[in-house]
Amino acid sequence: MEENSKLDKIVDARMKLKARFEQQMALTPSVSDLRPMGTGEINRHGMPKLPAGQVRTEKWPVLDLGFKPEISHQKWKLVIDGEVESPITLSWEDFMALPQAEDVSDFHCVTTWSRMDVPWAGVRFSDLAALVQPKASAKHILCHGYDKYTTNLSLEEALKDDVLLVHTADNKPLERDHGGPVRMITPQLYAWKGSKWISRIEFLSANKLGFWELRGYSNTAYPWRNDRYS
Ligand SMILES: Nc1nc2c(c(=O)[nH]1)N[C@H]1C(S)=C(S)[C@@H](COP(=O)(O)O)O[C@H]1N2
Ligand SMILES: [Mo]
Repeated sequence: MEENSKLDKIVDARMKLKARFEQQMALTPSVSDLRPMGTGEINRHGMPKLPAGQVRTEKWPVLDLGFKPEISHQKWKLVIDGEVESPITLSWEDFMALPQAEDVSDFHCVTTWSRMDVPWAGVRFSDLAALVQPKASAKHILCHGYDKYTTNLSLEEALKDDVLLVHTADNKPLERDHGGPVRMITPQLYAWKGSKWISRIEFLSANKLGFWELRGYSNTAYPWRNDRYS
């Protein structure tokens, strides 16, 4: 009973939050572009399966800043703060007690490889956002990794249903190489927008560029516009 009402509250808050961003979300390229660039059958979002300039891979390459932080479940914490009414710090147990989502989505790296149909499990970003109640001033997020990586997203992109903080990929615990215990995924944007080893989500009123965005990668990172560099 109590569990149910807690869940209802999160779902209700998520719906309200999405309603708040409905108009901006309708203007994002994945919803508004009439001719998304790419080839192949139409994917689950209505775009060609293979975005322009991408090549399908079966392997899963590993990209990082030169080292892979080792974060045990015990040490792992996720801070969600900034322009929110109720900042929180989640432990592994807190995180796993949140509503769990499963999804299958594609992973597009800006270095031109795409790994298709990855089964994921984790927590929806929109549920986490609902939990902390973004203030009216909140428009963007900056995600931080345990390796000091950062990457920025607009809330209308981050709130899409398939943006997850995943702990499971290919039906196995997410490997440390790929950002385990928990990373973010952004299936409708290039994969650098999803921080591995995620440690903090900072809500912001003004856009702030992340690690690669400061070094010439696109702020918006939309694969079906070949939107790689700024
Ligand atoms: N914390 C952190 N997250 C990161 C990166 C990183 O170096 N550090 N690299 C990004 C880039 S450029 C890509 S393409 C993907 C790669 O994820 P993978 O190594 O699991 O393929 O993670 C993104 N997230
Ligand atoms: Mo990348």
